[in-house]
Amino acid sequence: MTANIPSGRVTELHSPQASDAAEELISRERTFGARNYDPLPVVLARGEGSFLFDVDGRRYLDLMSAYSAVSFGHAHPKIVGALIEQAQKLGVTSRAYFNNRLPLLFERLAQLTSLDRVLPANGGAEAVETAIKAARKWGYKIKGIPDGHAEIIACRNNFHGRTITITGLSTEPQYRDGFGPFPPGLLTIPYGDADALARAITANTAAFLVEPVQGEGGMIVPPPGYLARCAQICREHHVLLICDEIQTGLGRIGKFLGCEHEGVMPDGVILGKALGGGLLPVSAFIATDDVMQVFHPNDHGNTFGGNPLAAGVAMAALDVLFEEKLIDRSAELGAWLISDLQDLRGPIVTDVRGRGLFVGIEIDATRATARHVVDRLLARGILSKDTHGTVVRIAPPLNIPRDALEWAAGEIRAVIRELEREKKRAA
Ligand code: IF1
Repeated sequence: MTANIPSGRVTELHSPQASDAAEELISRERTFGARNYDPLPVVLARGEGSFLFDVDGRRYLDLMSAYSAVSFGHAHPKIVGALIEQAQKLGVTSRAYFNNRLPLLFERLAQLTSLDRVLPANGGAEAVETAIKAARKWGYKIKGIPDGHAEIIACRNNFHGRTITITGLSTEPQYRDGFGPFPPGLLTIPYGDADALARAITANTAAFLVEPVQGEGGMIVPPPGYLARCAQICREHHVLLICDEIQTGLGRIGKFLGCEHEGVMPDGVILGKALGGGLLPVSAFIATDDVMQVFHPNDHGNTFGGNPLAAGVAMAALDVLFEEKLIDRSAELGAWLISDLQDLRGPIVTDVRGRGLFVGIEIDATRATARHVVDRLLARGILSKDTHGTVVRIAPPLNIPRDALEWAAGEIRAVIRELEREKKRAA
């Protein structure tokens, strides 16, 4: 954090009216961009640590961190430094050759996850696709599932990305509508119910794909013991356990991997988002030798995965995670925030939950929407995001200054009290 940024306080409410310059950019985006997003009316131009600045120089505290891709803050000097240094030396070479950065990242990720081998990719969905391909092939070549019959089990309300296959695993009607037909061999069971997994497994089941905490599903923390039971059931039935740690990994929920909360060792882990240090799309499927042995040269690949620039940036991101002790920080600040916000429960807020700095505030849909809360926080200089209409997601950079987080908690409280007073007056 540089000294010229005053710590965590905006002096006046941001006018909800965007300036002419901002309006002009918004209108251009709306004219020329596909309309697959509906952003909040703020046009960002600069980021530093946990703060973002719009085109008019107004400052915002980032409680969203690009869906956890910016877990180490914006423009982290060490990660930006690694990017610049590596970009000047060697950027992209393809996997047709070795490079002097990727082997170091492979070794580091294998050690950190206690797994054997790494397959690099770019965006998260690409690594999830890789995991599904690996699981199917393992099913045929190792487990002996009859060709073409492998089944992948995922959970209701999952979010694993947007490709056709992954969309085929989704239970969200909007994500599926108009995009079928989907591949066969995909099924879903209720989240948090290990018995449902035991019932769903057949001789053709290759893998169970699960998020340690569901993010898009509404910040759902499963019951204690859930993942450990799932791991046991998978082992008993010779089914792979694959954890999608794209959002929960790298300290987001207070451990290096979310599954460590239950002492679980999955057969495969998927990392993404923060692995790119908030600068690049970097993802990886990491698995045991038993799984990875199914891949032979030319079975699978991509142009950009594991390029020296991505590998250099990912190494710097991992260095920052450990040097700044951000895993413990996430656990501590998250526990503080979740307990501090418990007193919000009342006529508007029905639940405050989460793990580490991955927190959801559930709004009673009959009284307000999560978007109301998000809009009012924006006017107070705080960026948050609604999910599923009823949950406000709070997932700041893990190195957010403590006083900034305390200030934000106060602003969240003020917004909820404001809504409570308005409801009371209207009644
Ligand atoms: C969107 C939410 C977050 C993910 C997990 C894989 C991926 C994601 C657990 C795919 C991506 C995103 C993508 C973004 C919204 C978003 C999201 F709003 F849906 F709820 F982060 F929680 N596994 N999550 O969370 O990774 O291919 O995007 O790199 O699609 O609008 P990706």
